[in-house]
Amino acid sequence: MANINWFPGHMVKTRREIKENLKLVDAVIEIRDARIVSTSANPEIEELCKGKPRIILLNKSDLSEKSITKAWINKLTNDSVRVLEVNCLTGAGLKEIKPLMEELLKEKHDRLRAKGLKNIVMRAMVVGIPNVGKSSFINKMAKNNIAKTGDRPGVTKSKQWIKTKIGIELMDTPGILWPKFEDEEVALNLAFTGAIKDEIMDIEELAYNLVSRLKVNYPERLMERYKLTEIKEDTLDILNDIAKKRGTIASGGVVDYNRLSVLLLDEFRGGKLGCISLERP
Ligand SMILES: Nc1nc2c(ncn2[C@@H]2O[C@H](COP(=O)(O)OP(=O)(O)OP(=O)(O)O)[C@@H](O)[C@H]2O)c(=O)[nH]1
Ligand SMILES: [Mg+2]
Repeated sequence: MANINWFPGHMVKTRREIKENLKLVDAVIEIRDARIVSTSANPEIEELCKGKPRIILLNKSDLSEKSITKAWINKLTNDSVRVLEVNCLTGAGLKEIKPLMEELLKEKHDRLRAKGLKNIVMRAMVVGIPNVGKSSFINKMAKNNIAKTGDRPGVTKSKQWIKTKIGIELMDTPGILWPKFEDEEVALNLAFTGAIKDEIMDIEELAYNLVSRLKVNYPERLMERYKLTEIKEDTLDILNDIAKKRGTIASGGVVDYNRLSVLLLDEFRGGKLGCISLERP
C-alpha cells in the first residue's frame, strides 16, 4: 500500500558509515518508538553493532502503554544490551543512560584504570529509523552551548563530538537506519505513528486500518473518547458512529471520511486516545 522509497543505495552507504563510525565509540544508543518497538527496530542492528554494547531507548514512552513498555524492556535486555523507557521531550529517563553505560563498559574501564587512566570519556553513536526522536534526543542531551570537540587532527578523521550534561560525548550525526519493509503491517505501524508522511498514504485507508486495530486491543479507549455505547463488529460501522458523535458529516448527511480520518489520526498521534502500544512482545 505505501510507496516507501528507502533507496537501497543509501542503505549500503549508511551501513558502511555506521561500521566506520563504530570504531570511534564505546557504545551505541539505539532509539526506538515505544509504541512500535518491533517495527522501529532495524533488522540488521545486531549484526551492525556486533561486539558493541548497546543501550536501547524506548522513546515516546509518554504515548505507549506502561505495562507493555516494561514487558519490552524485559524481553530486550541481555548481557550487552540495556533498555530504558524515555521521553526526549521532557528528558524523563535520560539520566539513567550513564550508569547503564558504565555497567556495560565496566570491564573495559577497569582495564584502563589499571593502566593508570583517570578521566575516562565515554563516547556513543546515536542510531535509529526516521522519526523516532534522534534529533530530539541529541538536543535534550547537549549542554546548552552545544560545545563540540574535534579529535586531534591527523589522528582520526575529524569527527565532531557533542558534550552532554551527563558526561558522555555523542557523535554529532545520528545514523539513520531503515525498518524492515517486507510487510504491510510494518508500513501501517510506521504510518499510524507518523513516521511515513501522510501524502504517500491513503489517509482513509489508514484510519480504517487504525480503527480495525484499536477495536481489537483498545475498544474501551474508542468508546471513552468518542462516547460510543458499543463497539460494533464492522469497522465501517464504528467509523460511522464516530462521525456522528464528532459531526464529521458533509452536506447531504453523508460521512466526510476524509475529515474523519484526519481527525482520528491526529487524535491518535497526539495521545488523545490515551497511551497505546501497537506492538506487544
Ligand atoms: N510525544 C513525544 N514526542 C516526541 C518524543 N521525542 C520526539 N518526539 C517527536 O517526534 C517527532 C520526531 O522527532 P525527531 O527528533 O525529529 O526525530 P528524528 O529521529 O530526528 O527524525 P528524522 O531526523 O526524520 O530521522 C517530533 O515531532 C518530536 O517532537 C517523545 O518522547 N514524546
Ligand atoms: Mg533528525
